[in-house]
Amino acid sequence: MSDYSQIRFEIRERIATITLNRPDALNALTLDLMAELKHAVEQVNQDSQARALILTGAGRGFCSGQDLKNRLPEGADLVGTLMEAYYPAVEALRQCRVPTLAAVNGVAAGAGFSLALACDFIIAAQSARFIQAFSRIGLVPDLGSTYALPRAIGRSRALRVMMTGEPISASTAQDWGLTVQTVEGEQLLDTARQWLQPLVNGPTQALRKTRELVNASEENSFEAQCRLELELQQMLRVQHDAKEGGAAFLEKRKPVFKDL
Ligand code: T3D
Repeated sequence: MSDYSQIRFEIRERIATITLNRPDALNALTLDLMAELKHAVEQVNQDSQARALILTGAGRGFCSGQDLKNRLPEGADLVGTLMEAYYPAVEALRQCRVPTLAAVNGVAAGAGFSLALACDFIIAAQSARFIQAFSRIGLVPDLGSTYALPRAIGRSRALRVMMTGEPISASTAQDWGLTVQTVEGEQLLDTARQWLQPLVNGPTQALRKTRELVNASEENSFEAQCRLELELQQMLRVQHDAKEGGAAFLEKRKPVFKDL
């Protein structure tokens, strides 16, 4: 599957960009789009040049969530179908080999907000609006929003925006720590690329293990977490990047990291 119809995909100067590409529906999610998204993330994982991933949307929106004109019929096995068809794409983003960043232009609503939350970082255009749209149509948040959002902005704020459906503006998102930066719309992708540069040049494997540790900390005791940190440290310290990092420090030069 390399001829995508619902996303665009490119890898340029070590940064992969996946663009959700159904602008007429504000990039609403379909079974095909989610299959293409998962496939593209897998391509990133297999491409040794790729050192960061940007997820963005074509047109005036990032993603409006489930395509409400193409839902599963009543009586369908929603759990089975979406755990097989949607969840793997989200999990692929969460486990991506390289750091991930959602560049949010315009609206990120419903499961589209959940997709942004599956990325490591979010940069917002001034036009961005983050909407937990589910309660507006009598549903509960899904695709990981109830897991990721309280952790990102705290329980009270998360419950508030989930229950009221009120939009989070770009400036509030930054105040709440949901986004790392807010920019003019036309600068969104250039800023995202610049913002990622230190990570593109960074120790990819150690960055991935850092994410793994932060994720594990949600469940671990302090002792278990300290042990896991040291287990990963033991694994990393004998590899190229850690040796190069230590040597570069002593030789007063910039390190050149290579490990995948
Ligand atoms: O049962 C299940 O399927 C369970 C799954 C649930 C997962 C979910 O994600 S539930 C949440 C689904 N999403 C929503 O409820 C959001 C629906 N959209 C909106 O509320 C608004 O469109 C926005 C607030 C996102 C943006 O508003 P606005 O005024 O900027 O744009 P618009 O005019 O409403 O939309 C522009 C076009 O996109 C329009 O098409 P048209 O009339 O020009 O032909 C609209 O129908 C289309 N569009 C927007 N969102 C969706 C959509 N088409 C299909 N699905 C959408 N989600």
